[in-house]
Amino acid sequence: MKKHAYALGGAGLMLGVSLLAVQAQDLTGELPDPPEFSAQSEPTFVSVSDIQEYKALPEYHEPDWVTAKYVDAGTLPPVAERLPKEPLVFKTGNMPDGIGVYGDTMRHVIGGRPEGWNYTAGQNQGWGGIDIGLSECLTRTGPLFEVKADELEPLPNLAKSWEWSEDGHELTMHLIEGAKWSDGDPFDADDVMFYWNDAIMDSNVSPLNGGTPETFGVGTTLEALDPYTIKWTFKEVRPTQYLYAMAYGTFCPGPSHILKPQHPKYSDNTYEQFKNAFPPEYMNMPVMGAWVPVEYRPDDIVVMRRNPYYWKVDENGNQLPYLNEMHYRLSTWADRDVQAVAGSGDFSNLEQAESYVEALKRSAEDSAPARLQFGARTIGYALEFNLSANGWGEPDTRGQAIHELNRNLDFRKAVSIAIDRQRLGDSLVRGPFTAIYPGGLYAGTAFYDKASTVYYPYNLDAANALLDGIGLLDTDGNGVRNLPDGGADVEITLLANTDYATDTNLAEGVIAMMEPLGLRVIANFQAGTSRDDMQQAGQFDWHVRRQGAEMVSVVQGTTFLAPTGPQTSYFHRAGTDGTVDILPFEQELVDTVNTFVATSDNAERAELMKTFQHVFTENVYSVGLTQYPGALIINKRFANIPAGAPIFMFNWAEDNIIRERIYVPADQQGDYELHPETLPGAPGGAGPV
Ligand code: BQZ
Repeated sequence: MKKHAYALGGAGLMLGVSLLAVQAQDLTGELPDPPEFSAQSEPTFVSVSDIQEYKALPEYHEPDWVTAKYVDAGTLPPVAERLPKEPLVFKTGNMPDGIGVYGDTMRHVIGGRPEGWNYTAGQNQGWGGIDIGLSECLTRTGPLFEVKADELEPLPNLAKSWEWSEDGHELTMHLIEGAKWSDGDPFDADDVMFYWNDAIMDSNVSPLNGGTPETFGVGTTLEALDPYTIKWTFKEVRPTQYLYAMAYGTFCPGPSHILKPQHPKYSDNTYEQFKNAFPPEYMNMPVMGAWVPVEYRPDDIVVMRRNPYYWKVDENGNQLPYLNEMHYRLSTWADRDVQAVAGSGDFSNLEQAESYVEALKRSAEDSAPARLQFGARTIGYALEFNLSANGWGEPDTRGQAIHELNRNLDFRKAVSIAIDRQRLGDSLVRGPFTAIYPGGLYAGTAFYDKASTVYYPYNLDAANALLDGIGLLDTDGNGVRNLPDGGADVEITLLANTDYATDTNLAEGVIAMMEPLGLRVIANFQAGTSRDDMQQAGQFDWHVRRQGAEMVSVVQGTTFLAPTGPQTSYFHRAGTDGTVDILPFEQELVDTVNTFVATSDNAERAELMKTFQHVFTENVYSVGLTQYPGALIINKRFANIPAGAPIFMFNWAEDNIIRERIYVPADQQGDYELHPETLPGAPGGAGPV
């Protein structure tokens, strides 16, 4: 059998009239506006100081059974001693239903499976609010959806205040003083510096959610001045942008008193052994979050009990959280919607468009146990190309040829205009939900500018002409184009996440729409965690991905917008020589993002994002597939749910709704606690005590 050549030589020769004609032809078109779809409830915009403050209060309280069973028994210090000098105090004025009462449980259903509790070393806890509830970070951004646009700045959290030096290069942060991990061990700068030195700055460690040195600026340093004071030094002047990177998911320090003894630098462990040192069966992992894992039944449930050392209170001095227990039933994301609407679950981010009609119908009934409120269009999917031609993902010769094709603008353009986005959106759900999404920043978001968005409408003929033009002809007449010079069939692997029907439905749609283009696209559909691993290792030619907060807010996850570092982009990372073989337009994107990070001038930032959007969409950096709104589903018995909370903006709803101050009025409380009147036991112990 003649060995097919994968090389891409001689393309120029094939420059037929069709290419010049197509290249000359302006393939852009008028981008249709998204269908009218108003969010079902608007936030009440406030200032950060209306939400919270840090203050010592005259008295503190806790559930009566905690006092009776633990404090009076001498197995737990009094609440006042368990709290920091100045706890974080949530202001009643910002709590929709005011001061709450203790009791009850929130029953989550999730589609992930916990790998273990070592967030710092990159293990996921199953998502769906588990890691968001366990991990507290230096700053917080979820609740920013309700903060006035002109006062937008991350909320203090573990870092309770900060000030910039005169020249703007130094940021001194004051950590909350006297706060403790859920096992009573003091939280201080040691925990922060362990995360910085032995995770972020240790190239053998990749923390969950992608924190890298570039996330905080090339050349940035961090030092501890004393147990409760840290100092950042940046190359840029007053880069306030990095305060967002100090929030969830990129600066959430773990318990160094537990992690450090397992780290290879301080033990004989390998990095793999360090990563796996705290498996899901390890109970009572110390956390700074409101609830601690006390029970784990594989493929069944993770149960969490209130953290007796939680460092936040309401204005009456009641130690939070109000809810005693959290359940995470290990099922599927689709089942999460079903159970929330049915009332056997309490919470869901309705995010899979295929389930919308049924969920809307069920929750419209008066007897419906849950309320459903749609937010803005912040869920978006794109087809991403692996743009590395210098070895990221160690492609074979077939893969290398595809990665080189991906770097060809006409190839990316052809793929984009062969996709009928209207049909793709309608295949998920009919009605005013999905919008035509060319790629880049989402319509309706703060930094989006329609005039800067280049849109190439569906045009299959032009798409085929473009591929003819770059020498991809079906030389063996089997309906699949061949690589130049009698090369092999063009076969492309497409990575997608099987945890969501939406991901695989969209991927199936792409595969079908590439057929009339003569491209054979092969499904490589993987479950969430292995999909994440393949994406991070570059083991894909194409990837259908639900995008992150960077496309919604820009300010959250900004460094993910372009290859600002060797490990920051989702689809273009460093090759075998450690460098990213960046394309010229990508350099412009990188420079634009870095300039955005380095300035706090709002007008300049808006202009920069217009440039970003134009360069991104003109060069089809990735192919937008669809964009639609999500809906928050919450059981009606819960109080203090903020109005207009989106399922996704700066973070997911599990952060946005501030779960630690949600409560259930006494007369509506359900009897769902599996371990009533218990508290977490010792780290690594059997469970609650
Ligand atoms: C929300 C979220 C909370 C991760 C995850 C999951 C992972 C990705 C993404 C979402 C789930 C839910 O999303 O779909 O509604 O509860 O957990 O963390 O998709 O596979 O890696 O980025 O956040």
